[in-house]
Amino acid sequence: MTSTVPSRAVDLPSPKLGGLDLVPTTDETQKAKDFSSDQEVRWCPGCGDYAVLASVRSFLPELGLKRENIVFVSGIGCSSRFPYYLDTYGMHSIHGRAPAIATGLAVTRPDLSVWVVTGDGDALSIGGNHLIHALRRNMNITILLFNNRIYGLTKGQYSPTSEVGKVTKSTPMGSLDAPFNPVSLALGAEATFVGRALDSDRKGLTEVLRQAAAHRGASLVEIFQDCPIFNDGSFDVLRKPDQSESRVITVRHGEPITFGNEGRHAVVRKGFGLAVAPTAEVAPEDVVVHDATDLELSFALSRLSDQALEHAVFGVLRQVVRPTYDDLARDQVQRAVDGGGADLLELVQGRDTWTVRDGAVLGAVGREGVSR
Ligand SMILES: Cc1ncc(C[n+]2csc(CCOP(=O)(O)OP(=O)(O)O)c2C)c(N)n1
Ligand code: SF4
Ligand SMILES: [Mg+2]
Repeated sequence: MTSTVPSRAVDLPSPKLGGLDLVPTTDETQKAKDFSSDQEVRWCPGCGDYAVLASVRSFLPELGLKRENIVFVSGIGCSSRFPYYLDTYGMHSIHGRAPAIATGLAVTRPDLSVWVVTGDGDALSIGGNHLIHALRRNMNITILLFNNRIYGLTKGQYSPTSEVGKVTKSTPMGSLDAPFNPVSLALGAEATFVGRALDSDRKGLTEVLRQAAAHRGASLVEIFQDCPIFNDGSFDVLRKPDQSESRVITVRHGEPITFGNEGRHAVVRKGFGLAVAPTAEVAPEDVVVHDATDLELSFALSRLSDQALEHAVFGVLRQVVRPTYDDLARDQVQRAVDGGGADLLELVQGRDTWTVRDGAVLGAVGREGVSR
């Protein structure tokens, strides 16, 4: 069925710099084991975090970067133990604050590849504020948001991505909160790169990681991750072929969105949003062609992914070029150093600064004789 749908080439705008262009490379051949630390991995047996770790370890050699120029910053949670298990620089930091620490690193060290690992609780409860501002500012960092829809480390309380009605230790009668859709949230926060992958799908996850790392700006990658201890099987319908066939929608920029066995389902427009229809029943030109630069389309795709997982969209939903805060900030500092910007002394001793002695205002600092 897919072959009957015409493809429309949509070129992605190319930025002046790629995400890693200022990071030193190495000629040494690297392997996944070079990125494995000597730390014993302490996740529960069967945890989805293992699969993500394995994919990241095998992907990192592909970048060909000096390991000492890679840093993984995490917050607090099971997923946030990630940096221990990689032989790169890393920081297991403060609950919810990984994006803030990564922001500082990205601004001051353009020679680093900066990654954030965070959980749904870490990123969206206590860290919600830091996350949205890192995205809005378009820091040159890659954020991996492990979404298991539960607080794992603290033993099973509901999180901002838990389903309505979810019974947990902290919601014995069912959760009342409407959950976040992290992809919609990131798009609303003006993220320039938003993708999604499933922990067990190494190929799909690696492809999204590859594009996220190459992107200059803030990349948010939501990873659906199973917590077999406190939220077992939460994404099983996306793994079992008989059920995933009608649910998993993988998008690729410039390609018509069809999915399922032989592309028998298609994504079509419905009002201002999108819907799914049998490909055989729609005209080829009515099948939506994915355009990662079209914000409205990306948002509509994010809304196709509902809590019940009737549909879940994977791949790169959005990718656009916008100046990064870190590049702009360094440029502004350099212009100030070159003498073209503001005068620091002028700012410190400006009009709104006074000398006060013995309870009397003597005058503006640096402006002898001027009293107020
Ligand atoms: C300031 C502060 N508040 C609360 C906690 C308790 N706490 C630790 S991890 C966590 C949430 C972890 O959930 P998530 O981010 O989803 O990570 P997961 O364990 O599921 O990977 C909480 C509430 C803490 N460590 N520090
Ligand atoms: S509690 Fe859940 S998320 Fe945490 S390590 Fe165990 S299985 Fe993984
Ligand atoms: Mg969690």
